[in-house]
Amino acid sequence: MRETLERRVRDLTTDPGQPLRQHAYQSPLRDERLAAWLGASLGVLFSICFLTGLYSHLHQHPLSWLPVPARPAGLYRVTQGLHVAAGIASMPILLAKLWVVWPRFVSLPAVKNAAHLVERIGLFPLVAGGIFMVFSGIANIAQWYPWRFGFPAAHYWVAWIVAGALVAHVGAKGAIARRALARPSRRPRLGDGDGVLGAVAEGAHAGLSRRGFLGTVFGAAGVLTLTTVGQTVTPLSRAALLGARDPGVGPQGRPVNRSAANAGVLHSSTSADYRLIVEGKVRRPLSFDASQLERMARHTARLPISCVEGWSYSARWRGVRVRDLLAMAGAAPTATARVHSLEGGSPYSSSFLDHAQAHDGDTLLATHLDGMRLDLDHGYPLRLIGPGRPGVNQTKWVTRLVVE
Ligand SMILES: Nc1nc2c(c(=O)[nH]1)N[C@H]1C(S)=C(S)[C@@H](COP(=O)(O)O)O[C@H]1N2
Ligand SMILES: [Mo]
Repeated sequence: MRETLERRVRDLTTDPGQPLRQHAYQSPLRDERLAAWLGASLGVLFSICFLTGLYSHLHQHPLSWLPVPARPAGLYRVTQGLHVAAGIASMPILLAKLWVVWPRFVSLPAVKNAAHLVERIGLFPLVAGGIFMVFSGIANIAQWYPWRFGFPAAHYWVAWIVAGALVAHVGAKGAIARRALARPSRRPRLGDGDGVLGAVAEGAHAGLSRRGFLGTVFGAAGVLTLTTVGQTVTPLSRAALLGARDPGVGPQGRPVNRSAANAGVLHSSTSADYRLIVEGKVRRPLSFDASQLERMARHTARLPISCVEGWSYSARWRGVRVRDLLAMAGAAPTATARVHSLEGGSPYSSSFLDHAQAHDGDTLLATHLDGMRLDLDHGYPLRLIGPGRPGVNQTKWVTRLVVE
């Protein structure tokens, strides 16, 4: 029994007709140098994604001891643009890297020794996690949710797993990769060596060269970036053929993720009973109706909306300063606040203003967008807009400002 098994394994690895045979995967493109180039590029892209992702997480789950800056006003637009661009660009590079190293995953013996076993176990979170991060991020951009878990939480926690696995992987392979990159590239010549190497060298001549392969992969990443990044980099907007969103299309020429109808606020936002209430830790609770707010809306600011999904637009907003409302209500100078929407039961139905945000002169409860009364879908009668905040925190259909 045992003997037959061993024979089978031997046949699988040596019989030229079998897919697992040692040299079935001997493409000259599957070498250390190429794997190192692709790995290093992925390392850079994943690091950008991880750091900008943490920054975005911090905005959405604020820590009292680590406030995020309100300025520069466009900072989140840049970090989130980078996050999505790096994630999209990593897709072809990840595929290429997996293709190049694939023979290692299926090579036999499956486990050579304890160190090899540990390395192989560590590969699972890296490979499966990396694929999950890129796939779930891109699905989120397309607002396609073919799963049952909450996207932000899963994307966040798997990011830590991948980051840990990546550090371990760099520890295990960094030296090999550095050596492979430092070696001058050796172009296989025809008839170079003999046996398998010779065959490989001849094969290299017939097929795609390593440089050609890398050029194709990086070219694909470049094309994907160029055809999507225009969603947030305005001068490139005409090239954004693959962008999920056109930042110039929608009510008032601006895109909308969640409409008033989707949010269930069609009635409450247009009702004569609508009020903005300022309450919480205040000396004088305040209440305003829509026309009072419109008359009070004197301050204008040019600020971007930067969606986590990678699209953004900059617009001119007019509204009432939050800090003026805080002063009118007699809030403490140290006050922070939470802004609540008419929309209930959504993670985006309220958002937090830390001290810097609440007191920034451009943090507005806006009534106007580009000189026009806000469209219902943009948050009529009142929406929050503040500098340096993610789009998800720019709460629409605001009805309560609770001072904390
Ligand atoms: N109440 C509420 N406000 C919200 C949302 C929401 O779903 N509900 N979506 C947010 C998201 S994800 C973004 S990107 C911005 C988009 O603003 P816009 O639709 O006016 O372009 O609104 C934010 N404000
Ligand atoms: Mo968003």
